[in-house]
Amino acid sequence: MLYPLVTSTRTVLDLNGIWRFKFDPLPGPNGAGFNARFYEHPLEEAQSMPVPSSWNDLFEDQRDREFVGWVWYERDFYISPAQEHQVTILRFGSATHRARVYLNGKLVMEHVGGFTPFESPVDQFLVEGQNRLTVAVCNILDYSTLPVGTYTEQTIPGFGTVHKVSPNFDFYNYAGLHRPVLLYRIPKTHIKEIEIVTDFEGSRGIVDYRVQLNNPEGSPAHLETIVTVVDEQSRPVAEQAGNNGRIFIPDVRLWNPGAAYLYRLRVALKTGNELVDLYEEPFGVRTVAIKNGAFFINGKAFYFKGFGKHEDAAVRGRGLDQVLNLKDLRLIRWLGGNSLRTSHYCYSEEFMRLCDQEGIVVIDEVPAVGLMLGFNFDVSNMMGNGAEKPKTWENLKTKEAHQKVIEEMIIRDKNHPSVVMWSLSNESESWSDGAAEYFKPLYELARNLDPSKRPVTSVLIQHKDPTADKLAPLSDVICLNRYYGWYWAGGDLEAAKVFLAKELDEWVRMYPDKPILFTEYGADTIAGFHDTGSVMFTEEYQQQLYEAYHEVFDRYPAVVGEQAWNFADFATSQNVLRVQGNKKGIFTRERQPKAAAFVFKRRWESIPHFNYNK
Ligand code: BDP
Repeated sequence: MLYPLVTSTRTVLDLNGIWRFKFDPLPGPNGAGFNARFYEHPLEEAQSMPVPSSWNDLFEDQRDREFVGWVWYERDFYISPAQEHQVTILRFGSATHRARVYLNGKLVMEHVGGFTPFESPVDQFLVEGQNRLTVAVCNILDYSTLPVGTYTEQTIPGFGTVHKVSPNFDFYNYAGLHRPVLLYRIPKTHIKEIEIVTDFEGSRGIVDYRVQLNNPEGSPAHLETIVTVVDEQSRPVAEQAGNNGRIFIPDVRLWNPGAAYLYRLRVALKTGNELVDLYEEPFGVRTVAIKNGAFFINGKAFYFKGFGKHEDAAVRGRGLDQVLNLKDLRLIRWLGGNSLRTSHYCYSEEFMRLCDQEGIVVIDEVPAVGLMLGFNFDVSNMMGNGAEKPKTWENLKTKEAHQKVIEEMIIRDKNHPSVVMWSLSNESESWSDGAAEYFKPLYELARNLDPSKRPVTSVLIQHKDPTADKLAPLSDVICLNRYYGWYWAGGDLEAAKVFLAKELDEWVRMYPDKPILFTEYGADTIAGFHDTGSVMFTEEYQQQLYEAYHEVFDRYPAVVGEQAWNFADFATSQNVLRVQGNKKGIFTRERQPKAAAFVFKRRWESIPHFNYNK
């Protein structure tokens, strides 16, 4: 799926800004606005709402902020009529979690899944003069959605009905139009898809490309595709004709962690001398491979230094903020870091493009979080307390959503040089019967879809028996979220080190050829809390916990990296384990460093990106 760009044949109209907004009068899954046909006439008694943004934190009343059900967005716009040879496409970067889109009162498209783009041609719906765009967006999650949540309606005598989504995950269920809304216009005969796979031999870059065209009836009979590789100074360095083929780049500059270099594949579709369509896809020349327990980028053993993150900020929630995005990537680099995981959903396309530019290595994750029906913060359940388990894999209905979002992610992100691995889930119930049967086809799907054949993994939750894990055998890298010294052996870092090492011994014994990557480890830390001893929640404890883990990591060559949890403090739903959100950030939510930031800065500045601990 191509990102909308302005070129000599393509235009983009930005529909971001202040929209009209209204809560549906009927909370829950069946908004009354559909029967009242809200979309047929302008919204009455609407409030102002910025797009892109989450709507939640724009409300002070708790019942508004926590509204569960459909909300309505609307705006008017003008657009000049399309020319005969053009098509106009309406595109949403995302709508969290489900959307129905109406143009001038007519249903244009629907989409389920809150973290991937969707679009549709709209010429048949556009009118001359003023157009009205209405979008109904729903924030309800259940056992069929990703992420997984539980929707409940509870009638409280004397009060009324309470509608609730209890998330199966530890981040606030922000909702709304989080990413840009665009109208773009392209020729009917156009470049539809571009696939790029790169390699190199000595100083020669190798680019295998495939261009897919949309050439409906009436397209020019003689179409020619000219593909030019241009460098960062826009100088052509190689050129070739044809919809697919192999191009060589002499004296190639590789895309490297911390040292990005981006070429662009300029694709020109021509008939004779006339330009029909033009598109430019950025790409980097780099390779990824796994061999003998190491993770290779460009043929060298890479060491991941970075974080699990969130798209999360005060006021705008999960709404796109490129200032913050760039600040975050710069902070990672300031610490000497080189990577991140898009925990626990696909981040915006704009963010992914920034990672390409900044040389940040990305593990790209689908919103498959909460695939564990026993999730209730009762960690003893995961350690096997003998209680009856809820038969997650019999009761979950997420398979369809899971397949769809893997497809959407890989189609969207396949050409990003920053992306080096796909993560198909975070902390699912990977030890119980049915997990392998559920996941095997999903791993196959991801491996088939990716033209670059990147490694595929799932991020594994801590539980008592690594030998019982059914996703580790399917995964190319063993990705571990571990909380010794916090949820287990909290306050006792000496014990934490012993448990951690014991577990690592077990993983190394079971999978001697698979790299091990720590994708989460950390401690809630309230900025400004201090103590002399090892006291949980203080800045000193967070430092000590990280130092303890690092001491153990450094004893195991199988460990190919460390991604701390979390980059910054973030919002969650309310419960007794969370103090105004999750406080495991190395930075506060305002991006101020806690003391542990300097533990990482010292360590990561002394660890090279390649060949550490080998
Ligand atoms: C892990 C989850 C992550 C949580 C973290 C925590 O993957 O989403 O925020 O624990 O408890 O279980 O802080």
